[in-house]
Amino acid sequence: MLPPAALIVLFFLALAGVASSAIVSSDVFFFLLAALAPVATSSVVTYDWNVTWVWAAPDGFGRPVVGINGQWPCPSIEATVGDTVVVNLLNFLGNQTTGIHFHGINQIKTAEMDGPSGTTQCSVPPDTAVKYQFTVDAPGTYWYHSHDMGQYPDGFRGPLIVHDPADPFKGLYDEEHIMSITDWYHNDSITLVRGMLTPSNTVFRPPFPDTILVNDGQGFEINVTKGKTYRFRIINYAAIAAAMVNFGNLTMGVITSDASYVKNEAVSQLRIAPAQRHDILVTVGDQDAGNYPVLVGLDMNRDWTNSSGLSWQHNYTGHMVLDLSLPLLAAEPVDQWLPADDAFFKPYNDIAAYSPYDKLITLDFSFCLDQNGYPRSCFNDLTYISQQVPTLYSAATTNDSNTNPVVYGQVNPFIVDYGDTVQIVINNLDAAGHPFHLHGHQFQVLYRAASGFGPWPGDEGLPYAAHPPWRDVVAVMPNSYAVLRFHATNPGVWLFHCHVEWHVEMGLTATVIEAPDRLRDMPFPADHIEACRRMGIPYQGNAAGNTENFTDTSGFITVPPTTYNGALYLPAT
Ligand SMILES: *[C@@H]1O[C@H](CO)[C@@H](O)[C@H](O)[C@H]1NC(C)=O
Ligand SMILES: *[C@@H]1O[C@H](CO)[C@@H](O)[C@H](O)[C@H]1NC(C)=O
Ligand SMILES: *[C@@H]1O[C@H](CO)[C@@H](O)[C@H](O)[C@H]1NC(C)=O
Ligand SMILES: *[C@@H]1O[C@H](CO)[C@@H](O)[C@H](O)[C@H]1NC(C)=O
Ligand SMILES: *[C@@H]1O[C@H](CO)[C@@H](O)[C@H](O)[C@H]1NC(C)=O
Ligand SMILES: *[C@@H]1O[C@H](CO)[C@@H](O)[C@H](O)[C@H]1NC(C)=O
Ligand SMILES: *[C@@H]1O[C@H](CO)[C@@H](O)[C@H](O)[C@H]1NC(C)=O
Ligand SMILES: *[C@@H]1O[C@H](CO)[C@@H](O)[C@H](O)[C@H]1NC(C)=O
Ligand SMILES: *[C@@H]1O[C@H](CO)[C@@H](O)[C@H](O)[C@H]1NC(C)=O
Ligand SMILES: [Cu+2]
Repeated sequence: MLPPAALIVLFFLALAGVASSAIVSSDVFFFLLAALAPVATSSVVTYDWNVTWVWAAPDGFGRPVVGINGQWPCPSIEATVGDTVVVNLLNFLGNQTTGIHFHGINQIKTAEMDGPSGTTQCSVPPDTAVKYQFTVDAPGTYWYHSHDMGQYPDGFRGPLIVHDPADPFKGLYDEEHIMSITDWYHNDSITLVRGMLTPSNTVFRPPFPDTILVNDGQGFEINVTKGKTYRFRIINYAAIAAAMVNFGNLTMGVITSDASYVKNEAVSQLRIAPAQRHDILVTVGDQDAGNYPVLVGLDMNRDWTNSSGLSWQHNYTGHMVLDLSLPLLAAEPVDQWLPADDAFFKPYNDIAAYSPYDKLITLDFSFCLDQNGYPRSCFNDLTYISQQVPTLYSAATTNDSNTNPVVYGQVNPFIVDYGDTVQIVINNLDAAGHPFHLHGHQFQVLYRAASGFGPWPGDEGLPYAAHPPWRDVVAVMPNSYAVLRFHATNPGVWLFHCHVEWHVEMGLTATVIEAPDRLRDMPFPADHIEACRRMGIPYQGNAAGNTENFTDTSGFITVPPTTYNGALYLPAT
């Protein structure tokens, strides 16, 4: 923790940084104007969602999927900055538990609404209701998804759009559309993960998708008019595959990365890792004739920057349709995928890199074997093992022991103090790229080294961005690293994990316990606690529910279970 005087100096420096760049940048001037504009009256946007099994065949192959109110694809959440979003969730799945995470929403002052089971709540059993309520404080393209035991690839996810009355790009586009991209599987998640988590899987092979879906099978055929500009909100929902997007010869102007504005970066190819979003502007030229093919491909390559042996198994061609009487042509093959480097996009807000940092968290990621020879993934040689008591509930109920990582068990806990500037270094020791996500924050990406660079050599001499881009998922290159920073001013318990869902189920998760002194005795909604009661899960005390001696680790789960039941509902005996 910094002394108060240092914090005041930091605050002053931050102000000075913004003020001086305002002199040189009209963008920041508009940014400040927007901040001064009167705040529109906010409203409450309410969704009543019964979570139900739905039979769906988005690619022609029928299978049960997790839907909402008997419908699939799942609906969008749409709100405006400042609104309160309420989701009344009722689990009607019968045979599975559930829960929702609102990806990219920082949940300021509502850490208990973040949604991951075992972290900020208990899994919600069948015939049980929980209410999520939070403010959408920042504009952007987000999504929601089940964060309950590998359930989201079974279809439980959808867009979450927060509209911005002060959108700095307003006026530059005529219409907006959502383009969701995902990998898709004919088997259900539990079957797939069981197939992966077996000692015979010595190469740590994850499930491979059967196909690609765009807009969950509804496709992307957008009627367009010459001379108009379209905003596409592109979301990658995939469990493993990155998406490559190419609008033929048309330039994409990237205006957001995840939930942060960037300076309208002109690109011709984009790579969007699982859970990432980009909003782009595409203008249909006046002189053009014919319909524009739009190529979307799943990138399953271990290293897309290594041009030898790349393969593209799953493509989809959509169209921007000018004239229905003209043919809808196939996309021209792309000879070389050379997507823009989104780690060097310029942030619209011009905020300088947070510096110096107070706390360094270094995470070496590698695949590993557990005590029983099962394939797992590890941070610093430890795989994440879910405990009995959700980690936030332990933080709230272990008094001043909650600053001691011992009380949380093997959830890879990292304690950070309120106000710390935290630097996370991810060393990816694997020969494939992985997308890492932090809950509770948009973070700065100071640097992402090229494929094959090796682990982080220390801060000295690295070309860190002076004004780094912000996002909530960073794709780290194979055998390489990335350096991230954020301010620990959002008390809560926030997961940091690979957003390949199969790797989450292998244990590729760490837990940031932010400002635990401010989490002591925090209250929880009665319906969230009732979900724990019905699950037979303790909701107080250390990881094993010990409320007498918080550092007594008896009952902690120290070996990952050898049977995998995913979100299957197994009533407590
Ligand atoms: C759960 O119930 C649904 C609907 O009856 C069924 O389609 C599905 O196969 C069941 N199994 C699992 C593992 O969830
Ligand atoms: C959800 O289920 C409850 C209980 O059956 C029902 O009363 C309610 O109308 C349903 N809500 C929706 C939106 O379908
Ligand atoms: C998926 O289902 C098919 C057909 O039932 C089966 O042959 C295949 O082995 C399954 N894959 C996995 C990973 O379980
Ligand atoms: C595109 O325009 C055609 C012809 O007017 C219309 O039939 C079709 O429904 C439109 N498609 C969409 C997605 O709006
Ligand atoms: C794209 O540009 C190339 C080279 O200028 C041209 O040959 C091709 O026809 C263009 N394709 C489309 C769909 O406009
Ligand atoms: C590129 O890929 C090829 C084929 O998989 C592999 O043999 C080679 O080692 C890779 N190169 C690098 C620099 O990783
Ligand atoms: C998918 O598109 C890429 C880029 O145009 C191409 O190289 C690849 O062959 C395509 N794959 C299939 C299965 O058509
Ligand atoms: C919490 O810790 C403080 C300081 O160690 C102690 O005085 C207090 O009794 C503890 N409260 C509970 C409920 O254990
Ligand atoms: C709490 O448990 C730890 C670990 O078993 C033990 O070392 C310690 O003495 C216990 N403290 C008390 C007050 O019993
Ligand atoms: Cu997430």
